[in-house]
Amino acid sequence: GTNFDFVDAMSGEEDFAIAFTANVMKLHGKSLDSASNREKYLALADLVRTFLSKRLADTEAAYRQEQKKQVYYLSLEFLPGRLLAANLLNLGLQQVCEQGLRRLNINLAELIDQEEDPALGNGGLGRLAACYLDSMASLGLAGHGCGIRYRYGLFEQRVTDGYQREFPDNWLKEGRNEWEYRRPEETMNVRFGGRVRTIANGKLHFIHENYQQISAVPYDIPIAGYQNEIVNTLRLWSAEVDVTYQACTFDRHGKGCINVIADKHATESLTDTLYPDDSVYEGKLLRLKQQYFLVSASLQSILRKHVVNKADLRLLPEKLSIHINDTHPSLAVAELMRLLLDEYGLGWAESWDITTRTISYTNHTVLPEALEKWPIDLFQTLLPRIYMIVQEINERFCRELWDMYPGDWQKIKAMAIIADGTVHMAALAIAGSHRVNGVSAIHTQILKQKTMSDFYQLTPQKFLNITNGVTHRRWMLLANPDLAQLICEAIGDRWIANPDELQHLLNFAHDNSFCCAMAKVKFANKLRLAKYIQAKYGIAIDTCSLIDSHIKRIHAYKRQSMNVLHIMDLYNRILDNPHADIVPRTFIFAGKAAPGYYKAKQTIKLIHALAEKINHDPLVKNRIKVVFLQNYNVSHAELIIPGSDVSEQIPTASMEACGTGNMKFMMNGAVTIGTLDGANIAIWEAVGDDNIFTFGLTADQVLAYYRNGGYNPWDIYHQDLRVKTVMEQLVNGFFPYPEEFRAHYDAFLNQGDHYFVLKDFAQYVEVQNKLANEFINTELWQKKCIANVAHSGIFAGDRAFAEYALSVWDLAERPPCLRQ
Ligand code: 26V
Repeated sequence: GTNFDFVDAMSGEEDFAIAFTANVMKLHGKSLDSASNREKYLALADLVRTFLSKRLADTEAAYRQEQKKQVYYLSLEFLPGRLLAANLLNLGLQQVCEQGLRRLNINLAELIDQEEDPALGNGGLGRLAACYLDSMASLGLAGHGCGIRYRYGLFEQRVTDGYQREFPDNWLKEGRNEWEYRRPEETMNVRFGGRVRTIANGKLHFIHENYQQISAVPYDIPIAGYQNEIVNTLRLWSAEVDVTYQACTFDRHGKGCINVIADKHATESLTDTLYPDDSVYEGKLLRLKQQYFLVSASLQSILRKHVVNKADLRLLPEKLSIHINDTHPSLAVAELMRLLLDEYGLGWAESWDITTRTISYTNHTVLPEALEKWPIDLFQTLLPRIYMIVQEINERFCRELWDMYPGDWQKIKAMAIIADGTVHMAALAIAGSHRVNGVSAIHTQILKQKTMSDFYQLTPQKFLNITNGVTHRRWMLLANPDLAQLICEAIGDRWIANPDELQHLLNFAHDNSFCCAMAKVKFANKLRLAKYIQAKYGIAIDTCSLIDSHIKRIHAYKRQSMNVLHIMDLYNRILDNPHADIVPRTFIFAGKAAPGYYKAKQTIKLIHALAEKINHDPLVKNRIKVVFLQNYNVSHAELIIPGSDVSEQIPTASMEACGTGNMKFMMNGAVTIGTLDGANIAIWEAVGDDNIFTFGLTADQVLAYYRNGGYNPWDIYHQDLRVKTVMEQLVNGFFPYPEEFRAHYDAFLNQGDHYFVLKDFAQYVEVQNKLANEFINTELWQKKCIANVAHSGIFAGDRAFAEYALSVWDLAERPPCLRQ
């Protein structure tokens, strides 16, 4: 029969084994025995895709029929993680597949390991987008991602001699991805450069001439909801040039088809790489091109679909929402205006009303160095018509401000979309949206009171908080199946649909056998992690030791260096007293540094230098180990998080907008050591003082120091001998090459310690000691783990997404967790 009969009829593992074997043959022209693991993986993915295909088509048809409101989540980054295991879980095929393969003597886990982990994002912002796609599909909301199909993902990190080196992440080396559907029929054309001619005949007409047109070809990746038959899409756009009809001139200058092909490659390079810097904004032309490419292709295809369905453009805000993930896709405001004005002939007032009621914006950072501002000349040259529209938006906006604050030039200049020769993307995003949200209570507070206070005063009704959430399906069910099963045995499986039910675990905090079972699960996960580290790095770690993980992008504000200083101090205690009573600990670090970020790269070197000293010092007697795991990605997180006891979340207060790794650790029963910032505060409120280790300056204190010109780190250097010692060790030959860590030394002491590392050091050490002492009280510690899991329900992406559905997108049907 056809594949689709098969999808409906397939019942048992035997059918699965037969279908799989046949698919290996069909796809590769090989029998099962001669197929490699990679080929088996591809055949399995292809088989699973058949199931997705049918549901994808059915979901599309159902949405069209119900005329359901659609949400389009525009993001320059998506970090979905590997999809095979997630698809098996969500399609309900996990068991049948695992057992079917076992009949053939194939280990599913080995095939899962063959999948590339698509690195189409930098970190938190891209991973959040992927968690939300999962939640949208699982809640049955018609929500789709719109992004870029980068030919190469975020660089692959390899460390040699302690130094990070970057390599291209050639994730599409086979030319295609096994999950995607290429849809050339839905190609859109995006225009760059040229000039705009204005014609006035009654009405103004804007003729865009001499532009370069680039084709955007969509590739849809199916996103399956959790066992609900829904399959939404992540649509990724690729720049492609079809040379089929381009004549190759062979004149005196021409080189025949060589030039045509060379131009093709130059043009297609638009979507070659993801910008790897999430710390310092750089006004690079190619980046602006990528942003407009994504925005224009997405909006054209969204509007076309809306119009083809014979819907009125004035109903756009009722029929769909467009959400912009940080300012990166904020050109959507101007592009939607352009399409409504120029392509669909609407007037300005009407277009502006439709645009602002359709678009909403999430801010993900308050770090001033990450704010996007484009130089006018670059912007205007690349996007002449869009620039005219931004100018008009700006003029009208400033006039409105003048009416509100007559004469207050300073305020108007601070809020203007175009000022000081640059286009301010945050101002454009706020002006063009009906909702603006921060990602944790404290972050939203800072937006309202500081970063965006003028905008908040002008339109307070636009601003709201939605604390981030993560998908408990990936981070618990997939990453930690043993824990998930144990929880189901204790409280049933309703927590999967409604994570708030995890609270019932509190009833088991005093149940001895449950606590033991939890500890056993943790131990098994630590063993799995230890095996990986042994195999990959030849480092033996003690699975009974406290596993303390600090895994995230390397950034000064995230303060990996403070963790390092604490380990140095711990080591100094052993040097001072070889018999010091130290709780055995394994410190795990992982994370990439932006290629141009010297201090972050030196932090990686510092971690390695420290590991080199400690891991080989017989005096340490294996009580401390330091491990740096290379090329951190979603798959590594899935391995490290379930195997960790302690979660390091120690940013300078006020700087980490939210954090999402903190939530994943909590779901897996790791205890947080953290500053009062971002979602750490919400975690603290949820679990209470006994189940988290907090320390350090508060955001208010940090901001007050900044207002008063900072503090003098030398005071601490002179007061605290431990600080003095570790500071000197950075530059006195304690590590080979005494000048290697001069930049760190200077930043800490001679440049005012902008991130308050020395200021928070004493409290950090104190809380670390307290934590270690509580860790060895196994019973007490288990209760903390259970409390963390039990209170993690509010950090499920489903909760966050339901809040967006209710307060931002105004979706008619309420997701189950918000009903009544
Ligand atoms: C910044 C930039 C600056 C310009 C160049 C390209 C680029 C790309 C990425 C970024 C990072 C955006 C900010 C970001 O990732 N924020 C993180 O968002 C998480 C999800 O809301 C949140 O949990 C983290 O605290 C926050 O740092």
